[in-house]
Amino acid sequence: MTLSHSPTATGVHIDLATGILNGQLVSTQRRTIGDLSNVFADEAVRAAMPQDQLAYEVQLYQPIADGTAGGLFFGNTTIYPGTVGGEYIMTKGHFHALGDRTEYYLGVKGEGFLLFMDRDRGYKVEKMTAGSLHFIGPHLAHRVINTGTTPLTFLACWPADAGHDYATIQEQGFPVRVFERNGQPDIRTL
Ligand code: S6P
Ligand code: ZN
Repeated sequence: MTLSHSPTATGVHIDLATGILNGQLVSTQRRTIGDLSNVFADEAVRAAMPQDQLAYEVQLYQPIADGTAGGLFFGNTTIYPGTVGGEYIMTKGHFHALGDRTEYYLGVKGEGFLLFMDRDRGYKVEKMTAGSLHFIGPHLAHRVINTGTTPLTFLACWPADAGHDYATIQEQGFPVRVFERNGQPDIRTL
């Protein structure tokens, strides 16, 4: 590594009001309604919606190679408000591929729920708001649900070797779903 002896600007910047990341090593992933097959209870309603409608976006800062033991990644996620068949828009959710890898989430804007599930399908829900800090422990699947009427943005920091196991969620889902009922979130066990 070439060490600079005088202070330099960092290669990345976060707007603390919006959670938006800027920098050369920042990339963006977009998930549309079309990318979310079999995520919501009412698959027919999802399939009939505009498939290019943006559901959520992720900005990733990866200053070290994917898979590096001891490395850390940083990113944000913005989930747009809305429902699919009455069910709030949410992330796909995942376990980490290396299941014991942990993560922090930090709420920046908007409101929602962070849903956790363990390997025995036990679950808990934490409220996510601006400034709420969430520790995602080992072997816990995690999904975020936008229960508000504005975009929900949170920051995340996780190990570069964590990886993602989406298949388990695709096959088995989470034990609860969150629907909008009279403008309020209604958590329904399956
Ligand atoms: C990565 C971290 C987040 C999610 C993002 C989208 O470990 O938990 O960056 O990737 O919130 O969620 P999902 O479930 O579609 O990856
Ligand atoms: Zn994760």
